[in-house]
Amino acid sequence: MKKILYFFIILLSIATQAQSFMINPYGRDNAVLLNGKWNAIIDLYGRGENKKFYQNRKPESKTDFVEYAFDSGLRLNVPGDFNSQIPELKYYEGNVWYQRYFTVEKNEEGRQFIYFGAVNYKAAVWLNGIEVGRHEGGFTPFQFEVTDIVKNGENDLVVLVNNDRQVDGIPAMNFDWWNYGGITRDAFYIETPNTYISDYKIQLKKDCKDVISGYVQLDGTTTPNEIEILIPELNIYKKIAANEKGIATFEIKAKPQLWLPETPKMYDVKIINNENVIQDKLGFRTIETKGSNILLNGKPIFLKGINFHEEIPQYLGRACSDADAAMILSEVKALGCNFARTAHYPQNERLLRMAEEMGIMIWEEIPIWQGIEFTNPIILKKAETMLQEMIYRDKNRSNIIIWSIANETKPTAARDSILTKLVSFTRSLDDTRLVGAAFDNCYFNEEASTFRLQDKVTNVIDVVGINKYIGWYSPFPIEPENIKWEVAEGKPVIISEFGSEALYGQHGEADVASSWSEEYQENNYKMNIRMFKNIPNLIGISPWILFDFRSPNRYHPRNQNGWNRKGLISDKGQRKKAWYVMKQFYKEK
Ligand code: GCB
Repeated sequence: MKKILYFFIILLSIATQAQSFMINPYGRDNAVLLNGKWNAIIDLYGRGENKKFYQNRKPESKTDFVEYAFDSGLRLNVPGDFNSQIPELKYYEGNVWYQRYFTVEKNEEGRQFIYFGAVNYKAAVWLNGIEVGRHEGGFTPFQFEVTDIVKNGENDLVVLVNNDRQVDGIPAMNFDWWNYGGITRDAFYIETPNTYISDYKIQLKKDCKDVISGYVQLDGTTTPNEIEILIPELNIYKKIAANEKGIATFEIKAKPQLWLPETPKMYDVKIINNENVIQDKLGFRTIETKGSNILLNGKPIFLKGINFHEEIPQYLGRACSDADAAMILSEVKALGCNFARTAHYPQNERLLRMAEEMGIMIWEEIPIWQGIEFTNPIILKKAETMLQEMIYRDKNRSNIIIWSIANETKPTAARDSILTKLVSFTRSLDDTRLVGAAFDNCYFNEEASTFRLQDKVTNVIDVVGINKYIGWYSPFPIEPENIKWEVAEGKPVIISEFGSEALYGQHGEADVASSWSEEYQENNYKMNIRMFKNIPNLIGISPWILFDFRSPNRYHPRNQNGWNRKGLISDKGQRKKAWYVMKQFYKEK
């Protein structure tokens, strides 16, 4: 018994090693991208740690025998998932070793870091043969300080990536998207002064349109320091003192033009501590609920949304670049949306920043997706770490209005308790946004012709998302306009998913689901829209989904063939008939 307890304590301490990282690597002077071709070794049987691949050893004598080599082998792009890069890796789940050299002129006075935007799902990192750290979680950044390890001149960086699905993972063993593994986002080598700005929050004070408030956090000092915040367009040149813990808090009277989807005003901001200068672009807005409304800058708003995965269907891989973000987001705009749900995980920072500049509000979610092992004590810790990393990274993005803690989880005592704790935890990290979750346990009461949802977690969140595939996973019980909804009364409700599958170019009966036809999907959209009019507290819709996306969960050989076909746009970029229905609906809204 003691042994088991000890084992759990060890496990907990490993998984909870919250990895702090500096925010906004994009706005820093000495941040060098480590993107490009990396050497790689596929380690199907997981032998590499044992064989010490991280030493990247070369034979030292005629009789020395080394049975692996990074040089002159496989080359993989970073950022990028490995599954899409060579056909042999399409279905691969397991270990892949990455290696590259990089040369630096080391500033002996400063500090040095290796930073990853995301590695799916687990990463272990070695620099010059020395392990610098590990990280779990496929969609958030992490960094390791390497000041004592990095050398002037050539350095040897090795990363072990593992994308095995985990019973106690988030997400767990089953999910409806491709399990892309790899160093899927930008990697950086970052040099900072000894004391540097690690974090800042510069946003409107809660429920207040004329006070900008927040903090700046320094890392590395115990003596008071001066910090400057410059927002020239608002005539703000503020000097504040950081205390011995390196924290400077502030409140500044200001009247910024507020960020709105139609006019997404952004301000150039500089944060300075001695020679450490960080640039950012920030928007300012308030978001709150009032009864069953969501108020943006004090006014009720309807969220015209869409879901999308971080995937480019045309090249069957994870989206990671600005060009990828532009492709996805331009289609979000073309549909007439002011809102998107970045299902089902934090997507890359490039995309979120671009969405902010384009006026697209965001529901951002951690990958708690069905089938999570809520009875395992480690899950709460892992979920908290993911929430913390997501909120820490994105708290300055004015377009993010909802932090979502879960998607389609079954009510049980363990799940209720964990989700309730996650709600409080989210609010403790950021009280200026709304907390939401998506539910699929909404059922039809025939006597009352009414959809109802009984779920304790709806009582503790601000916005309730309903995923309901009427006309696909279950038929319409009665005519759409006769269906009533009594769900989370008095609170804002978003239809966070609905839809049906259609193969682009396939035509058939509009009332036969098994036709997989564009006509069926089109009609299904029309029927759902007729029903939505009866949801009194409906303040937003995000159909499932913008593009057809790859999923091993989709087995029909002809109509799916490894694709979820609920896209309004096909994998080749063609708009299906339902796209036009949604476009028209948003135009009239
Ligand atoms: C859902 C899930 C989403 C799936 C979708 C579907 O409820 O949230 O991840 O892809 O349904 O197509 O079944």
